[in-house]
Amino acid sequence: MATTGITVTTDIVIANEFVRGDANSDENSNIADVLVILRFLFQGHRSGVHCDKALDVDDSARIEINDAIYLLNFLFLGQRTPPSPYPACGHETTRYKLSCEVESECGE
Ligand SMILES: [Ca+2]
Ligand SMILES: [Ca+2]
Repeated sequence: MATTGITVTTDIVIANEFVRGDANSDENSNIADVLVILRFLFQGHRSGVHCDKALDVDDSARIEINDAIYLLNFLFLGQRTPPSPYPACGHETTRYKLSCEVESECGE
């Protein structure tokens, strides 16, 4: 009896955990995170940024001024909570291309 070989390849991506909106990975969401997002956008400043996905507060797959505004509205006006993963560490549930390659201290 002849056998046929079948190869199945899957593309598994395991991203690091993060908290959406915790742009500086200090396990708090506050005005400092808004400033990190603004410095990233307008000055290209990456100091303290361990995971780009954390800066994408509105989960739009892009880091834009909307993310800083979203976080400000949440923090000071009690508007919409950032999408998951928030407030606990977690993985991205969508396959966006923003990186989260540097191991953060999320959940440790
Ligand atoms: Ca923070
Ligand atoms: Ca965004």
